[in-house]
This record gives sequence, structure tokens and C-alpha cells, in this order.
Amino acid sequence: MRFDPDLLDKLRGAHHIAVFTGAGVSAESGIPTFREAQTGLWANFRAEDLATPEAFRRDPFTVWKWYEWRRDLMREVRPNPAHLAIAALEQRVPHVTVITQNVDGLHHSAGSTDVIELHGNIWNNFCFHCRQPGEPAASASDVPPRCAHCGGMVRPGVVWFGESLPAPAWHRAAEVSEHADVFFCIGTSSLVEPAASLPRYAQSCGRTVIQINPEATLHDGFARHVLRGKAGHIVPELLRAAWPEQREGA
Ligand code: BV8
Ligand code: ZN
Repeated sequence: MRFDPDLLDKLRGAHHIAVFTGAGVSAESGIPTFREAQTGLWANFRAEDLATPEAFRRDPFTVWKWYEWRRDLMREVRPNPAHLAIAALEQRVPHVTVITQNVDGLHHSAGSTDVIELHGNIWNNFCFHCRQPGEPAASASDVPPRCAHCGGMVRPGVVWFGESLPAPAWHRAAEVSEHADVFFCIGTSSLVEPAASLPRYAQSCGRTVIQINPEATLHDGFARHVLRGKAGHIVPELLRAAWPEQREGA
């Protein structure tokens, strides 16, 4: 695969790289992207209609069961070459920050050490009423399980539609987008706000935006370089091209 020499020079000279990711970076691990996610039993539901506090209030059983179904899907999956190459960037560039919209935790599993989870993490739970972290007791027969502190319903530790993003995560993501030398945008349809505004913001701050996606996206126009293809193929190739002297995955 051939890359623009300017792009390779920019990567080699970078001090700080931001890697903004969406569901597409986990697609090759076998996790359906958010737009494809609804299959089988859940085919009749739209994700946007289940991932809301209103849906949880109205039908906590169904929403909790949906997350249990998604956790079961994710339990068996592993980081793919895209996650691993993004983690390996840390051996090549002084500072790498991953800003992810994904809730699957795969960037951590791949070894990335600076990960901002804008939309939370599906493996965490907290109480819908008192917001205390809530690990459901294994014996919990309630669905959803109950909070040990107040008896309220336990909910997944993700950001639902209509909920604000965690302020510390959002502020740090904006700050990194403003200062990183290079801003990768990998595997996102850039439809979900306010996360989708980050590539625009990075570009408006004069950062070099690089888009990696097999399909065209709304934000290709903000990218200095658009690399059309799957992340699991392109990201490892890009590292090999920019740092040929370094061993695989080192
Ligand atoms: C907020 C956690 C404000 C949950 C997620 C009308 C009514 C209400 C709200 C709104 C509205 N209009 C706009 C909004 C705002 C809303 C929003 O953006 N809605 C959308 C649907 C229009 N946003 C919110 O509500 C946010 N909060 O605005 O708060 C506020 C302010 C003050 C006070 C109170 C509130 C919160 C949004 C967070 C939602 N939670 N996840 C869960 O997972 O259950 S978002 C969820 O969808 C995912 O986490 C993910 O981030 C997102 C899906 O986006 P992508 O990751 O891009 O995935 P997608 O499937 O779309 O695309 C995949 C891409 O990968 C594609 O481009 C594909 O081509 C590519 N691809 C495929 N294969 C590969 C690949 N790329 C590379 N390699 C491959 N192999
Ligand atoms: Zn509680």
C-alpha cells in the first residue's frame, strides 16, 4: 500500500497523535457497528430507541437484557490489528491519546495507555437512582439488578442518547483535539454529536486530520488525507510505511 510522503513525514515528526475512533475500528473484532448492531431478537428495535434513559424508565427489563446480549457478544472478542497498531503507535510517538466513542474496552485490552471513553464503558454499571457504582450480585435474580446502597435499579455505565458526556472526558478530548499534531479519525460515521464535532474542531485548529474508513463520511472534507479501506489493514500498513526500521507490533 502506498502513502503520501507528506503524510509519512508528518507521522514521523509528530510529538502528539490523537486517534479518534468509532464502531468501525471494532468491526474486524466481530462487533457489529452501531448501525448494523440490531440482528436476531433485536432486529425490530433501533439502537437509538433502546440507549436512552426514557427507554430504561419505561422498560428496564428489555434495556438491561439488550445490554446483556451485547456484553455476551463482546465477551469473546479480542482486539484486532487496528487496535494493536494504534497501541503500537506509543512505541513510535512520544504521546498518543485515543479518544473513543466505543464502549467495548478493546483499546485498553490492546495496550493503549491513554484512552478517553467519551461514551462510557459497557463493562461498568452504576445505580440509576444514587449513581453509586453497582456491581450486581451474582445471585441477583432481579432484572435489572438492584443497588446495594439504595435498592435502585442498576444500569450500564454508558452515555445514553439525551445524556451529557462525562465533562472531564469531553474537556480533555477537546483539549487534545486542539493541540495534537495529527488527528486520526478511524471507523466512525461521524453522525453522533457532540463527539462528531471533534474532527471539525481539530481541523479548525490547524491539525492534520487523517480519515480512515471504507466508506465516504460526512467529515471527509475536514481531512488532509482520506485513506479508503478497513482499519485492520490500513493502520498496520501505515505504521510499517512510516517506521520501516521498527519490528512488527513493537
Ligand atoms: C447529548 C453509548 C446533550 C450507548 C452512544 C435529537 C434528539 C435527542 C438527541 C439528539 C437529537 N439530535 C441530535 C442529538 C444528540 C444525540 C445524537 O447525536 N443523536 C444522533 C443519533 C443524531 N447525541 C446525544 O444525545 C449525546 N448527548 O447530545 O447531550 C445534552 C446537553 C445538555 C444536557 C443534556 C444533554 C450522547 C450521545 C451518546 C450516545 N451513546 N453509545 C451504547 O453504546 O449503548 S453512541 C453510539 O453510537 C456508539 O457509541 C457510537 O459512538 C455511535 C455510533 O457511531 P459510530 O461509532 O460512528 O458507528 P457507526 O455504526 O455510526 O459507523 C461505523 C463506521 O465505521 C461507518 O462509517 C463504517 O463505514 C465504518 N467501518 C465499518 N467497518 C470498518 C469501518 N471503518 C474502518 N474499518 C472497518 N473495518
Ligand atoms: Zn443506589
